[in-house]
Amino acid sequence: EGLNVALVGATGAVGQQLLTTLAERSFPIKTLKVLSSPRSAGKKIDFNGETLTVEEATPEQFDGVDIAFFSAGGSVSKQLAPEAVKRGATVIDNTSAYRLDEQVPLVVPEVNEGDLHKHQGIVANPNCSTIQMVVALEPIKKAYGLKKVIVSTYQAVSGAGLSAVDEMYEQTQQILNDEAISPELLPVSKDEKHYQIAFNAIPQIDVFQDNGYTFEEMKMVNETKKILNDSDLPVSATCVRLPVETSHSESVYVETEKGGATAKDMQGVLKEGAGITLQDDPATQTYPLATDAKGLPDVFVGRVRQDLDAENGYHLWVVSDNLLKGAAFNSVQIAESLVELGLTKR
Ligand code: 11C
Repeated sequence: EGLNVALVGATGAVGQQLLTTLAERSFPIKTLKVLSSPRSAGKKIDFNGETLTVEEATPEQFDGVDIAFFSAGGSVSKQLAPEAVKRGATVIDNTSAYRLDEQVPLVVPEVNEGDLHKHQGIVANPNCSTIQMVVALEPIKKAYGLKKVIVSTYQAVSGAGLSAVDEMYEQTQQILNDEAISPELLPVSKDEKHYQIAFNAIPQIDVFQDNGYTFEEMKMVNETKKILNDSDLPVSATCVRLPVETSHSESVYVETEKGGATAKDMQGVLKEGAGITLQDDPATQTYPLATDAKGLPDVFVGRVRQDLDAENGYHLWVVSDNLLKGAAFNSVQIAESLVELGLTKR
């Protein structure tokens, strides 16, 4: 009974949430291998009361594996996902390595579960900031059609990994103690300059592209078009890192094809949307907060307003736990859909 599961990147921020989510949702596991780089091999990890030893990820580790979750960076996925597929595994990849590959479905089950039928061994899990936005856009698209999307993000530090979270706490403490700080990781560890994240807002997530947008911003643009199956949809993004530990927040401006819906109509549509919890009542100061969303799988939407000028324009505030719906939870939902649709084998 159950599936042989492997998890590559078990010791990372997303890997840890994947283990918790698999256990919480009682995913049907027969065997579980926890894999990582040689650096983390030998570490012990708890899963459902059992202690597992992390092993080095090598091609042979995927012999007999049914589903392999990858969350150890794009280069590891590039190198090892094809090896896993060759050995019969279906890969759910949480990196950007294959997201825009035409052979690879990019899936948020509430939005485009049907795309799973096209998979040829690899299914890609989108970027966290993209996932929560498309969950909010899908019911609006169904009811009124989409004409244009503009998003500004307020992203959590855990999106950059556990060591970035450590940097934020250490720096905050140093500043409070009047000590000197030495930023090393944020905004992007491999980029030339590093800036203070404590008490700051950094308008750079990932590296700059030739068009002046960052890679994170272009992920939001390109992945949204692919998931919504609308390559002509105008989407633009500004992505900003804030000293928040977990949960990304987004201000989303959307123009619809059909005009005339009131903010109340829009709230009604969002309330019924799959995966959405509406939190929207100015009279009681009710709106989504990153601190409240942490640890929960939903996408929280509030501050729904009609634009003051555009008759078909609406503003939303969209918040979700970037490690859960943005990564681990969405990956496990993909695995559940694959099982339900009988698509774990090709
Ligand atoms: C961040 N969104 O917050 C990024 C992390 O492509 O899966 C997720 C990177 C990705 O820094």
